[in-house]
This record gives sequence, structure tokens and C-alpha cells, in this order.
Amino acid sequence: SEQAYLDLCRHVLHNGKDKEDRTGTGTRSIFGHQMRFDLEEGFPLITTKRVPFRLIWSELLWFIKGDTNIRFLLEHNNNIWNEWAFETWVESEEYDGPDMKDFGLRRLSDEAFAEDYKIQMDNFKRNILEDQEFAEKYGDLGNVYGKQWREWMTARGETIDQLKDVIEAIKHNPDSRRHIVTAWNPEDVPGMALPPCHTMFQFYVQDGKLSCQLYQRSGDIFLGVPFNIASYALLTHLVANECGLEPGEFIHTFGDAHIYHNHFSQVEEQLARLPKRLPQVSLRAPHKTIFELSYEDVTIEDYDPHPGIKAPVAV
Ligand code: THF
Repeated sequence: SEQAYLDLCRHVLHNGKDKEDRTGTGTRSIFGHQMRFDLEEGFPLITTKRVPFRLIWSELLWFIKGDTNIRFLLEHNNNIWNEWAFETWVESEEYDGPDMKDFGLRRLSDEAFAEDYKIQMDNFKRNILEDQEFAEKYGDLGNVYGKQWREWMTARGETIDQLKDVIEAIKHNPDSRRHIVTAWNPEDVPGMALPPCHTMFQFYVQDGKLSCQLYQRSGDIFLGVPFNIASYALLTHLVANECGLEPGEFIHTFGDAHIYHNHFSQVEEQLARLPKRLPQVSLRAPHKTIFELSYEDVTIEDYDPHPGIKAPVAV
């Protein structure tokens, strides 16, 4: 069930400590926490608010393909990474529109600015989709997840396909304690639009079941964490399917787990709801390898959540 998630929300709200953060929004946080989800009980897509599964799947597919350009996401009508590419664009020499400094905060408090922002963001999205050259220059987020998972650059100028290697290792040496993929590349961190929040994950095989544990250095409990849980649960399903295993547990370990101050009332609203039965994930092409999957191959079934709850994302 999603109880571990609701417990985390309640715990941070009541026992967390307030502190300032990079985005200027302010958070209430704890340091160090772990949640466990038994994937045999159902797929852990939160039911106490609607979580858009299609955005989670298209983002995961983007990672799996090794893509780091938001163009793929926009082609799938997925807007969750726009702000981080937009920031690079509006700070570039070529941008000559109205000043967009601190747009993440200003769009929340200044209505006239919010309108300007929307015009600039819509232009930006159109250019990414329609202009290949512009997309290559401003749609790329740097060496983020997809790059590190599939094409980690070594000092010798070679590349390491961590995802492919870990799948081969699970198949041929399931008992290994080295089934690790890391996105945290210290050499690349300064050049990333946003250093990875989910920094590394490890697989574990026992009794024909594949489990996965994620270490997340920083978790936005209301907006990001429901995405992160579902994303890694789905990855575990996909890798298990490919390795001829059943999905076991997803274990979610945190560094700084926080609720933004402007998400408090939304969290209260969500905590007042009763969880429903978890949905099921369905793989339409179970014979395909993970690298051959396309967007249509994965769907969610029997998902009957409470209504969505809106909240602003901190940039
Ligand atoms: N930055 C912050 N502040 N929080 C995050 O969760 C986060 N991410 C990614 C990168 N930086 C982050 C981006 N992931 C939403 C969900 C996930 C995101 C970003 C935004 C979001 O706004 N979700 C809405 C629906 C949005 C929509 O329908 O377009 C929601 O209600 O769930 C964590 O990896």
C-alpha cells in the first residue's frame, strides 16, 4: 500500500525542521529516511491524489534511451523538465525578451509577470519542437540521468553503458553485490542544469525476485516523490521482466526529504483522504528488451485515484 508514503508526509509535516533552500521557497525537512514497497501487492502509484502515469513513463523511457534533451519529453506532451532548460535559454546571450530572472518565484506572486513568462515559455517550447538547431543548443540539460546511465564518459575517452551492464550482470551473476547504477558523476555535476536527485540505485536478486533500492539525496515529497516511487517501481518491473524474474521490493532511501512551505495545505488535504487499492502495470510487449520498448508498450490498469491536487514546482 502507499502507507509508507503517507507516513513520511505526516512525519515531516509534524517533526521536520524548517530551513531555507536553493530555490528561495523554504522547506520543512528531515535527513535520512527509508520506505519499502512490496511490488507483489500492486503497483505503487499513489491513489490519495491522481499522479499522471504517462508523465512518469515518458520520463523513464527518456532516461532509458539515454536522451538528455527535453525535445523528446515535449513530443510526448511532458512538461516536467521545461523550467531547467528554459533557465539556460533566458540567461543566454541570444535571449532578448523581458528579463526572466528568478522566474520560478516571480511567476507565483506577480500576475503581469506570470503572463510574460507564459508567452516566453510557450515560444521556447515551440522553438524546441520546430527548430532542430535551437533544440540541440537549448533543449539539452547537460550530462543528466540518461547520459550517465547509458554513456558515462571515462578519463580514457571510452563510454560505459551502466544500465546495459547491470542487466547483463543480473542475468549472469544474480548473487552479485555490485548491481549498481550511479548518476552522480562529480566531474559533470557543475555542468548539469540540475545535479541528480536520485543519485544511485542497486538491484538484488533473491528467490527469483528482483528488488531495487534507490538512494535519493534530495526529495520534494509532495510533487517529485510520487513520481520517483512509480518511476523506480516501473524500472524494477521492466528489468525483472527482461531477466526472467518477478518484481520483489522497491526500497526508497532518502538524504534530505522535504515539503516546500507552499505545499503544506495540499499535503494536509491529501492526508485527509483514504488510500484506495493499488493499480497494476501492464507490459504489452513482454518479449522486447528494455532498449526496444516504445511509449505504447506500457500501460497502467485499474487506477482509480482521488482527484489531483495542484501545487507550484520550485525551480
Ligand atoms: N525540482 C523540484 N523542486 N521538485 C521536483 O520534484 C523535481 N524533480 C524533477 C526535477 N527537479 C525537481 C522534475 N520532476 C512535477 C513532477 C515532477 C517533476 C517536476 C514537476 C509536477 O509538477 N507534477 C504535477 C503535474 C504536472 C503536469 O501535469 O504537467 C503533479 O501534480 O504531480 C524530481 O525528480
